[in-house]
Amino acid sequence: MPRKLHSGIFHPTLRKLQEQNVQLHSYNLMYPIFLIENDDDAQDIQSMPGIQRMGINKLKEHLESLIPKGLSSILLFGVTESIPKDENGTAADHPLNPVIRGLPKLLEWFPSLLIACDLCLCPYTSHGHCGIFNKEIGLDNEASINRLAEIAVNYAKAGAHIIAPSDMMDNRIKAIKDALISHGFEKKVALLSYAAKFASTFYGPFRDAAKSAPAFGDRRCYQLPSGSKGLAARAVERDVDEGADMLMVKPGLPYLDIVRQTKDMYPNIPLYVYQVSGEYAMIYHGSKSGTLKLNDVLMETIISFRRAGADCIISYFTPLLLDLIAK
Ligand code: PB1
Repeated sequence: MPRKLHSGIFHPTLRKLQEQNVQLHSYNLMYPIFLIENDDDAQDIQSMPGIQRMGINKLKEHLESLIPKGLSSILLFGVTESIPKDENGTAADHPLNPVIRGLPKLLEWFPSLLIACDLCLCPYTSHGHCGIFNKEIGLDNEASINRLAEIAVNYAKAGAHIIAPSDMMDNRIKAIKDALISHGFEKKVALLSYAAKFASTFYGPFRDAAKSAPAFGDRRCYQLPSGSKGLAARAVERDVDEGADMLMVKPGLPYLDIVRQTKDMYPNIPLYVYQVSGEYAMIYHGSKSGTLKLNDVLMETIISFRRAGADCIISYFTPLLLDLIAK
C-alpha cells in the first residue's frame, strides 16, 4: 500500500496531533526590557519601532497590562545616561543604575514575575566592549570575569532571580557561580548562560537601543564566528561544566541548527533562544511594508524555535505573542 499523508491532516485536530512539542504557553516567553534612569520617562527607539526604553514607573504601567495576560519573565537591560562610563564599567552596579534601583520595586509590585538581569560591561564601558582592556594584553579575561562576578553579586543582592551573562568571556560562568555561592545565593539565583552567542550582524538595533556599540574594533575575538558549529558545542560544554543552570543560543532564526544541536547535547537543561533586535526589525518592517502578515510570520518563526528545541524564547514581540496565545 503506497504511503499517503493527506488523510492524516484534513481536520484541524488531526493537524494538531501531527505537531510535537511546539505548543506555546506564556511561560515559554521572556520579555527583554530597556530600563532607563528617569523613572517617568519613555523613549521611542528609532531602530526598534514599537519598543521603548522605559523608566521604572512607566515600566510598572506597562507590566500591569501584561501580567494579567500571563507574562511570566522579563530580562532587564540597564541604560544609563548620567552615570559616567569608564574602563571598568563602574556604572553597571552603581547605586543609581536603574536595574539596581528598579529590582526591589519590581519584586514588590510583581511578586510572581521571574526577573533576569543581563550581565555585561558593554553598556557601561567607555570603550563599549564586553570586557576590560589593558594596554599590554588588550582584552583582560581575568580582570573581566572578576568584575562581572562582582556585578552579578550586586544584582543578586538587589533581588535578581536570574543572572544572564552576555559578555562571552572565557570561564565567566565559573567565576560568577563561585561568587554567587560564596555570597549565599546558591539556592536563590539561577545562571542563564548566553552559551552559544555568535558575532552577529543582527545586533545593530540593540546597540542603538542600549547605546552599547564598541568604540573601536568589533566583538569577533570573544563572540563565536557565525559558522562555528563545533565551537558552539564546545562553548556549551564549557558553560555546563562551569555550572550554568540554563543555556541560550543567540541569535535565533539564523542559528536554528545550533538550537537543535544544543538541545540534543543537553536535553535536560532548559534552553533559551534569543530572537534578537535585528530579527525583530526584519519581521516588523516586513509586515509594515505589507509584504508579510505579522501574526502569521511571527507565530511560524516562534514555532520553528520550539520545534528546534527551545524551551523559552526571548522576544521583543512578547506582548503581541501573549495576545496571540490568548486567542
Ligand atoms: O537584541 C539584541 O540584539 C541583543 C544584543 C545582545 C544583548 N545581550 C548583545 C549583542 C551585542 O551587542 O554584541 C549585547 C552584548 N552584551
